[in-house]
Amino acid sequence: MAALLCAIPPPVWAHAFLAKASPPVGSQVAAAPPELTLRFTQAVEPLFCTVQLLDPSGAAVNTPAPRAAEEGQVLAIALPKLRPGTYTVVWHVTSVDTHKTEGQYQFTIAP
Ligand SMILES: [Cu+2]
Repeated sequence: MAALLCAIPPPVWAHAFLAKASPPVGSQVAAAPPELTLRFTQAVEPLFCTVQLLDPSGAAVNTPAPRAAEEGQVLAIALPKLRPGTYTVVWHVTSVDTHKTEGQYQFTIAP
């Protein structure tokens, strides 16, 4: 019945949410990663995206601006050599449909 189908709300993944990250969300990795990559459920506008990395003491790590890949669905950030510890990634993105989303997660580099 068509009328009923139209009443179904659009799926939540109509906005750019984090689909996958490297290093993975909540993971412990053995070695410092050379790069941080964030894959979103929708293409994002790199000019209106910020990805901040906080070190184990909570201080911001100096990183270059994120590079877009795979038609804007992936943001990649080259990392300086990171010391062991737990890092927090804070992301704010604007998807191609102009909706803003944000989130944060942590990963740990093993000592
Ligand atoms: Cu949206």
